[in-house]
Amino acid sequence: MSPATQIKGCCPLDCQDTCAWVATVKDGRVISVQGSREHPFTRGTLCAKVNDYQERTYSADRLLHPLRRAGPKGEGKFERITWDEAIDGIATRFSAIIEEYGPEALLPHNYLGSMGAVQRRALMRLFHALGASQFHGSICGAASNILDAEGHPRGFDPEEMVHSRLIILWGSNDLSTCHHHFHFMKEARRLNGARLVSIDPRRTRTARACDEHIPIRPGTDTVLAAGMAHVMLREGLADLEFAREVSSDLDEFVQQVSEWTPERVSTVCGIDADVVERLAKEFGVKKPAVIRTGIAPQQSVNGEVFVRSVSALAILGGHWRFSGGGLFIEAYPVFYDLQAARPDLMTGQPRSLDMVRLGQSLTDRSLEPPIMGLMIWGTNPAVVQPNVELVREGLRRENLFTVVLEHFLNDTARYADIVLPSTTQLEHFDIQGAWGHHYISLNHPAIAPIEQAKSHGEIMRLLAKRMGLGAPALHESDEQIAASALPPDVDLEVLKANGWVKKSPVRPGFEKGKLRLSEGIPEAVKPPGAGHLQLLTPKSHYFLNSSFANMPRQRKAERQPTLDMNPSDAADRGLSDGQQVLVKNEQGALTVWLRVTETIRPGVVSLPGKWWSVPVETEAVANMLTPSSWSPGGQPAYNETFVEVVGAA
Ligand SMILES: Nc1nc2c(c(=O)[nH]1)N[C@H]1C(S)=C(S)[C@@H](COP(=O)(O)OP(=O)(O)OC[C@H]3O[C@@H](n4cnc5c(=O)[nH]c(N)nc54)[C@H](O)[C@@H]3O)O[C@H]1N2
Ligand SMILES: Nc1nc2c(c(=O)[nH]1)N[C@H]1C(S)=C(S)[C@@H](COP(=O)(O)OP(=O)(O)OC[C@H]3O[C@@H](n4cnc5c(=O)[nH]c(N)nc54)[C@H](O)[C@@H]3O)O[C@H]1N2
Ligand code: SF4
Ligand SMILES: [Mo]
Repeated sequence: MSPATQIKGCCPLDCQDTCAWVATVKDGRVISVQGSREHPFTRGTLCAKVNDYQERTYSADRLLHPLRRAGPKGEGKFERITWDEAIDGIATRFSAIIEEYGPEALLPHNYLGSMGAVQRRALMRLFHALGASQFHGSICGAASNILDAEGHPRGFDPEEMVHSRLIILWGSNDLSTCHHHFHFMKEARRLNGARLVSIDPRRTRTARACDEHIPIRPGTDTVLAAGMAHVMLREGLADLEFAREVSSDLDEFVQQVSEWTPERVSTVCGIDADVVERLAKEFGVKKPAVIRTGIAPQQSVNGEVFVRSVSALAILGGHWRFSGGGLFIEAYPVFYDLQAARPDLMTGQPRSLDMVRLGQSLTDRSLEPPIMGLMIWGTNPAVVQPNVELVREGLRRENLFTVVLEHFLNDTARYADIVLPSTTQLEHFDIQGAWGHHYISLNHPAIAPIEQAKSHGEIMRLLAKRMGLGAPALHESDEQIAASALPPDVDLEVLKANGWVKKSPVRPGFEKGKLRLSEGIPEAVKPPGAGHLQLLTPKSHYFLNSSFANMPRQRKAERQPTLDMNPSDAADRGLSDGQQVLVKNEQGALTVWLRVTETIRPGVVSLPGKWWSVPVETEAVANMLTPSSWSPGGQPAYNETFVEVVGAA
């Protein structure tokens, strides 16, 4: 028996906390992962999803060998092949596609399954060098990009929240989705008596831990923000000096909110007028206050209007003058993630396709050239994209050659022609930034790759070599690839020793007279048709999107796909707690279990978690019901979903 060793690493998942962890290795096997005690943000804990990450690595269901399809697409029948056969097969097919259709007929498709610079970006070097189609857009918080583009700051160092005196969690379920952030909010409560207010159609774990919960009707947040601005202006509680200084259209904005009295807001948002009045006054008086908003309220056709309205409100309150005040959606360290993809390898200007229209791109018969070769990694589009049946229709195309890099044979991998086994975070070297704080994190491999799993850097090098591509960037080691994302003043050796470094960007500044605050206020969302309920599909506590939905412990904790419904809606339909129900609309239908609960407002139902199609007992892919609709900036409008619910036969 050898003594245990401790290896510094970090959680690679798409979460705002980017925790630093310590993996304990004994006799060549990882026996635990624990949150780093020294890391100021992680503070010794991981989360309920990840605190046994080694179980994922050692799972009996792990993909550990390359596979080739041996049945119809989607069925999940595969046969084992060697790496030589796999690389050869991909290179041959990609070359043939380039020959016949040109390189733009190849499409890479990936997201944040791993946030590591190597796992996420290395393969892009290959596609850049080949001249493949590019992709843009995001399935997550695309709407808030408009703030960035126009110069509205959308975040600051979240550790500053300890100075806040009022924290509005506006559609943000931090205790489930980024619980390390909540620590700083509780600290603010302890230090300054800060009040925490949750605005959420559901009384979540987070809402229960707040001082007040406002169960707003989903999609009407812009109206509430207008009402709050209205009251602040009427009461002389707006910081007009600050707002005029930084904005270009204050008068228009004042005009726009003038008609939104608390009474009118109340009828649209489904909350009491005095709640609007009181919250607005508190927001005007308490300095600093912060609006902390999550991703879900952006997931509507009015996503951009929403983020502009909360930014305008934070500006009107003058909260940006103080540390811990303003708007918080996202925060990043200085880190040059995209550099790791080496866009300079591109010659010419290949077309770029929107990643959230994957179904459309794969099925569009007029697309010239059509997509004939697809490589997918770090995302599960057959589950997470809007109107997922269209994506599946595309993936079923017989003449489409699909390669999927995965840990598990999930819904997407089942449509692949070739599946390649990726290493997990315990088996590879990587470096990553963050989207919820200011730390850069490094991950040392704790163990060697299991069986035949390979890092994405290694897979990129094998393909480049087999395709005869000579650019040196295509033959760099994983460590070189990772290091290429670092800012020049971060020393790799220091980072290797410490595991992380805080690298804050300069504090957001404001140019004079620049920001647009007004944008018209939509008369709230499309009203649901008679008998219809609005369906929300938020994050579950134990899954990370569709990741972990196959892991026994996390599945057991989530029990089964469950639709939350208010008792009044259940009574109207003669439905009772615990029964199976059919959730349906013009696009599809799902069978799930019903939970009748006061924790959701009337008129709204919620199906948390991205369940897979397999096993059939828990088959419930919520995106079978979500429409092909997007905000103007391309954010899938997952919340624009209206359903009927009836008892299952
Ligand atoms: N446990 C867990 N953690 C995760 C994830 C996960 O899947 N599971 N996913 C990660 C990812 S990718 C992301 S983007 C983040 C997202 O983190 P969050 O944005 O916190 O997650 P959501 O659950 O999508 O939405 C937050 C809350 O918004 C509410 N909401 C929905 N629509 C509206 C609306 O119109 N108005 C208002 N005011 N509220 C609304 C929902 O009821 C929900 O409780 O979480 C990350 N962390
Ligand atoms: N209806 C509805 N749809 C949604 C959302 C919603 O709230 N409602 N949320 C949206 C949001 S905010 C997001 S961010 C997306 C998330 O969508 P995705 O980014 O697709 O997230 P996951 O479903 O977790 O899929 C990530 C995949 O990456 C794999 N993976 C993890 N690590 C690695 C690695 O190192 N290598 C490889 N090759 N694979 C790895 C995992 O096994 C998993 O299958 O979903 C969106 N879709
Ligand atoms: S998912 Fe988030 S909270 Fe959980 S360990 Fe990873 S970074 Fe930390
Ligand atoms: Mo996300």
